[in-house]
Amino acid sequence: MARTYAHRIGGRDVASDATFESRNSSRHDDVVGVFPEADLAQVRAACDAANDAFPAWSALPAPIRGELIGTIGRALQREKETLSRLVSREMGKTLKEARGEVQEAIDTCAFFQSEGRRLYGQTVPSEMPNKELATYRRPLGVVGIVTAGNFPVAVPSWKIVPALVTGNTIVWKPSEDAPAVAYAFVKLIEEAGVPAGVVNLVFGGGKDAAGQHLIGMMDEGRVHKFAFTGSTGVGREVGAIAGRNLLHPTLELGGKNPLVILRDADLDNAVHGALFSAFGTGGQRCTSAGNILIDAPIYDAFKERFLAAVRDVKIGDPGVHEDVLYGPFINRRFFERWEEHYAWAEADGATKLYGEGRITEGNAPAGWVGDPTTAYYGWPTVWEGVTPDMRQFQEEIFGPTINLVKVDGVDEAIRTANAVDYGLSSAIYTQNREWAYAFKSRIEAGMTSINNTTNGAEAHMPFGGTKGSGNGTRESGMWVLEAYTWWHGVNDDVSGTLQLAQMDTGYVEPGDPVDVGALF
Ligand code: UN1
Repeated sequence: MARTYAHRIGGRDVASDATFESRNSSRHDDVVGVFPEADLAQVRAACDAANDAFPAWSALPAPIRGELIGTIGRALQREKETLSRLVSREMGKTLKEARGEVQEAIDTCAFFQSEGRRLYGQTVPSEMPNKELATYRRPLGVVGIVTAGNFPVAVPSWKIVPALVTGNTIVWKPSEDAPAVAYAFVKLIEEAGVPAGVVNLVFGGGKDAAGQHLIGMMDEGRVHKFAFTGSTGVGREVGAIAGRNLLHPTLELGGKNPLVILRDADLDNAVHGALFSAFGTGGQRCTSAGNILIDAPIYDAFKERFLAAVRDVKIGDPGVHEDVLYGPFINRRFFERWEEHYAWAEADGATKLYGEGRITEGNAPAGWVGDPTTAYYGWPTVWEGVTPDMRQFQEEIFGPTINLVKVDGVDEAIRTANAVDYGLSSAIYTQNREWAYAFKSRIEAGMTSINNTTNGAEAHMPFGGTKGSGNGTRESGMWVLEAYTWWHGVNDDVSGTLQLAQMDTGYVEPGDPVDVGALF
């Protein structure tokens, strides 16, 4: 019998009448846990708990908050293996990737532990005597967080950790695809000594459910900042509601990331990078590659080597076979959307080079291992003849599928790479410094790799996109501090008299005019 879990509101367990199950993504008969489905009143209660906890938490010295972040990091380190196995079981990524993901959360804690001892403001000279100016970072209040299931601990940590160190309190609605990982993470946060009510956890669905209720809390004035990772469509809604409340949300949205391979590239390295960018995590990363742009002179050579590598890809239950490249779809919705793309791609006129839809007993690629009846597994799928006017070129699919697009030279590669409405990550393979320079200068994307995959953002670099991939906010590193604080400018006047800025002037008298020519 699977255990039933509770929301964590104000440090207490809270149950709901309605529940849902979280199942192993690779084996649907394995129930990871039963989770409550928060109703509107419970989401509101979680926000009230977070508001109640705010004055004391924001008054706690920042270095002490940083110490708690360090303790959370050490707890994650201690539990890394168990947590990684839970990530892999619940959402289906390989253990190697799951370990990398937990490490990313640990790295985030390592970075922000010491940020509690910085959180620098500035001292600024005043234009008047006996007056000092200074700036302070102030917390925003209650942060509402809604996250996706593909990175169930790393991406939440990018939001929770900086929000906490800067003195905010939190209500988090994790993905219904990975509630167990969220529960474990919050229990470790509590273990570290973060006081009751500072981090509240409510479970449930998105649309017309807990997620939407939490977004609605901005209209009630109970949430003062929103951080969302998910689809561009939902991100626009979050942005609209935040906008009418004059709030600036953090929005990390979709991508259709270009990976360019120029004629001088090291082809072995490029094939390995393209394979992981396209099919790592089954294509279910927001940084997964969507289009591979290949320079005409090497198009055929690359295609041949890439297809050979794709034919060898090992796929199966990562809980049983640790060496698979990818496992199952995270959920049925992602699977169905991916399955549909076969119809659009063909209708658009794209040519399928490899891939036969859902993996079943009678329809499995050579590298398949295991039992396909236990979950949704998909063939690695490769298309060519894809052009920028096609839906197949433009839309994020979030599954194991990739387009090969022929381009001629670096300029056409950059133009084609920029022909999508998204701008999250990007990559180029070339040995030519000028081409690499041209790409990094002109690509419309928040993140660029040179001779590496479209993935692999490190925990202390700015993560985020341009165009349809977000609203310009950045997560991670020092940049994320802007998202969770407001700047307070303070003028401290000790002169004891009324001094008026811009009006009380004349501190020095000008000298007599000098005609330099007359001096010589
Ligand atoms: C995501 O898919 O939401 O760069 C985040 C990467 C990872 C993070 C991906 N470090 O692929």
